[in-house]
Amino acid sequence: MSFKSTMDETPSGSGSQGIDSLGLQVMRTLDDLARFSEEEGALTRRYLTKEHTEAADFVMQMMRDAGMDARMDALGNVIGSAEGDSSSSPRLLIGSHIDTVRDAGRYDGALGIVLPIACLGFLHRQGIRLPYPVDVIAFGDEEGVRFQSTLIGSRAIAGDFDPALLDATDSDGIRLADALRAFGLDPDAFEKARYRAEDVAAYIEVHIEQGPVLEDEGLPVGVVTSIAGATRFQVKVVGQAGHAGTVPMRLRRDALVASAEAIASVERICTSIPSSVGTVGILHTLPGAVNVIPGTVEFSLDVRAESDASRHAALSEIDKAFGEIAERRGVSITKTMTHEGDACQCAPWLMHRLAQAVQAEGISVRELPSGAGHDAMAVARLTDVGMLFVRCLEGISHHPAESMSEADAQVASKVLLRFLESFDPRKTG
Ligand code: HGY
Ligand code: MN
Ligand code: MN
Repeated sequence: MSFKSTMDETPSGSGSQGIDSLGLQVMRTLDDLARFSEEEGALTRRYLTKEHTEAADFVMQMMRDAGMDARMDALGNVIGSAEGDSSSSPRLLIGSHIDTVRDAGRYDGALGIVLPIACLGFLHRQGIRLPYPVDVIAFGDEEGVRFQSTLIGSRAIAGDFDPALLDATDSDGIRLADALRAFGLDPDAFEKARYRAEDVAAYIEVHIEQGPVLEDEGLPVGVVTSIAGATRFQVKVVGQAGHAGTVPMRLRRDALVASAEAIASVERICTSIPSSVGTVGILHTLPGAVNVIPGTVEFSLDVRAESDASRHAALSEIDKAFGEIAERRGVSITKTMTHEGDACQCAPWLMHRLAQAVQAEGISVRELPSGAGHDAMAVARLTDVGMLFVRCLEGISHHPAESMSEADAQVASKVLLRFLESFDPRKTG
């Protein structure tokens, strides 16, 4: 399969469209994309909001400027298609998520959308058509901030969307189905979002590391080996509300103190089981008055581990601890699972191709696992997946201080171009 090498023959154009300015172009575009936020002075962009529409329109225009066709699927994913020389060939998918956590950084997700579009735009301007088709996908909901479930968009394209989710409600009581309709989409058409496995060659995701390893070892990029599995719950603790002044301590069934002991047990258990982590990110206490003993508490629980065995061990210990606390304190503690995703292994053949591209850029290859979840976990139900990590400042993420450098964006762009150059959709596995 002949493919003119873009990397060595293209004059290193210093112009705004040349290969040497891809990193700058990516960083500037990420700054532009970060403007679409629900909050003044912070970046929050949830699924199926006005800001999601604005960001989707911006990304679709970028795709069209890069010579791609752009469309939105039934679940709100934006899909850009660069048809190759041979449309009969299976498609390479590249993507990440357009939604963010609250008060987020501007690189988590967005980098994996903007960078591949910039690379395909560069090839388009060089008049180079890849010998295979590529779809770039901006998934609508990976973080799960609005509807408490995660990977909605990527599960849909993998044919793994659970229609029961259409009844999930956000904090305003709006059902997912109604939010999709308000977005101009038809929730009953969710099946149309799926790709057929035979039409897809592989999936690649470029993402900031969200951890400190690459920075600690002075490396701009790394190849991901696996993605940690995760289980999320909504936990409800019900005790007895009462007057803060009249109920003696020995007669209380305080839901907040019971919750505090339960949350401390999560920290103890996940500290004791290697590679497992446990996080309570959201907590609501009712009735929420200074002089009333809390009768009900609800909190989120996110438990992860590199291996499914470790995660299941942590979950079983947490169940035992919650049961003992509930018994001793005379409260009820109920857990409702809102998400579960098993650990995901990246395909060795894709890791090898990514490693070759990294080496071709003169960079030593560092393989590393991902503690963070990614759309790749869901797409792995459809096709083989590979991920390229990009160094981020002090490993900070899910925070406005999240940062990466233009130089690393440049390296990652050239690594992806080399990967595209060497990729052969008929030689998978
Ligand atoms: O939670 C995660 O790991 C991802 O950032 N959604
Ligand atoms: Mn994230
Ligand atoms: Mn992410």
